[in-house]
Parts: sequence; structure tokens; C-alpha cells
Amino acid sequence: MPFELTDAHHDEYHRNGFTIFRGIVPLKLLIELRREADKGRAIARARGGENTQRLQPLRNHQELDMTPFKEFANLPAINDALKAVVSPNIFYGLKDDDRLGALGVLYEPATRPWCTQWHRDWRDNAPGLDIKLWQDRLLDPEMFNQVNCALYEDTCTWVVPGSHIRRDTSAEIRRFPERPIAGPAVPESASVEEAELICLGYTASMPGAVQAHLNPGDFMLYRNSLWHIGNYAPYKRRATIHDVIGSPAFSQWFQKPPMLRDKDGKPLPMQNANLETAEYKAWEKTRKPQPA
Ligand SMILES: O=C(O)CCC(=O)C(=O)O
Ligand SMILES: [Fe+2]
Repeated sequence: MPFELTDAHHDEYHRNGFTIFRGIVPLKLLIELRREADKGRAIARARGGENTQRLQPLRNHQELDMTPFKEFANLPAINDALKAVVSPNIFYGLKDDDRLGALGVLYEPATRPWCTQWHRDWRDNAPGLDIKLWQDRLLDPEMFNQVNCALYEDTCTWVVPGSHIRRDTSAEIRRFPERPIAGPAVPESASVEEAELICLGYTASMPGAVQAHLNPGDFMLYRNSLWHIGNYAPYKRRATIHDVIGSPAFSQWFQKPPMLRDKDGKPLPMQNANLETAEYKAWEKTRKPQPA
């Protein structure tokens, strides 16, 4: 059945911070995208190691035929749906040249399961970013949009629905009081199975976490201000197109992200937005010796 946009996509995106355009990639294009994306896996591993997560941007690699990716990024169904759900101001795909901006592909690791930390992009992975300004932009739907479009079934991404437009809840602060956010404790001696289960336990330990389930050709649009994580295993074959969705407001941010700097111009360390909360203070007491 061809993809059909409904009010539910709009509601889900704004309420939960993500929505999925099911089966929006046509069959012939899916075949071509798989063919080129699968070539990128070896290039990614040669560059980033056997367990690397991505090849991005794709456009730097002459070995790859960008034609299907261009067709993908210009699909009217995708562009119309994005504009209807997010805003008429957003842009995707080609603008005025034949490059494909930030489009990349996410792959499964070759030998070892691993996961990212739980995070909200920019806030938790950009040391020195002025997170008060990040927080001020959360309610603007033209900011912080990205896409995962699965070419094979993909269950790696987990999210906390609704977290994209709010501060952390008490439970989230108790779970992750510290910055930078701690990842799972996987001993180097852990077997592959043990590493997989430790990562799964860490991933599932986030209050309110939900696993996204993408089938081939499903396009997940999400705000990366959502709490989210990627959890990977070698047997979960993955080739998922990963890209940002542009807007004039986001281009401005992207070109010059607001950084806090010291007097020598060096970015400050990662900030923690929860320092004044009761939950953070309670946690701090448990780890610091109290003054006499
Ligand atoms: O693998 C995924 O789907 C998420 C990756 C991610 O969030 C990241 O690398 O920042
Ligand atoms: Fe992320």
C-alpha cells in the first residue's frame, strides 16, 4: 500500500517527538539504496574500525553511486510529509547543488555489541555548548530534526517519548545525575553475549524508554532533543540512512553553535542543566564527604 500521511503522524511527532512514515520508500529505490549502502559498510569499517557505527557524510566517497540517495532525498512523498508535519520552512534533499549534505548510513558492528550513552543531542554530546540556549529552542519544531530510514529491519534506536520539549524528569535525573552521562560498564573480558546483555540492561534501564521498530523502507522522523540511544549487535544487520532535516533557523545554529568559553577562548566542559534540582543535590550528598 502506498504511504499515506494522516493526522496521527502530525500528533505523534509533536506529542512524542517522533513519528514513522511506514513503507515510504518504493521497492525499486529500496533495492538500489541497499546495493549502494551495503558497499559503504566496508568503507566505514576500513576508516573507523570493525565496529564503527556509521559512514557520514556519504558524498565524500567516489566509490559510491549517489544516484539512489539523491532520488531518496528528493522523493515528493517524503518532502511533502516533512513539510506538512514539521513546517513549510524546513528543507530536505538537494538545495542548489548536487551534494547531499550530511546524509550518512548507520551500520551494525562486525564483532562486538555496544551501545551509545543515553543522550539528548547537542546537550549531552557537545562539550561547552550553552545548554540554556539549547533549552530555549526546544519548542521550535524547525530545530533539531533528524531521520533514520531503515533499509533493513532496525530495532537499534530507543527513545523516551515526549522528552523532546521538556527538562529532565526526577526519575531521569536520578538515573543519570552526572555529566558526561555514564555509558554501560562492559568489562573488556566480557563475552559477546555478556556485552550484549549489559548493553540491553543499560538501554532498558531508562525510565519511560521505548524501542523503535522500523521495517525496510520505514522513515523515522525525530527531534534529536529527545532522550535516545542506539544499541547494536553484530547479528542485527543494519543499513539505515541517517540525516539531518534543515531549516533556516537550524542552519544558523549549525554554522555557529553557541559555545561557552573561558577567558582564553577554550570551550568550557560539558554543562549539567540539573545542578539546582533536589534530585541532583540528593545524589551529590551520597558521594561527597559532608563538611563537619
Ligand atoms: O543509532 C541510532 O539510531 C542513534 C545514534 C545516535 O543517537 C547518535 O549517534 O547520536
Ligand atoms: Fe544521538
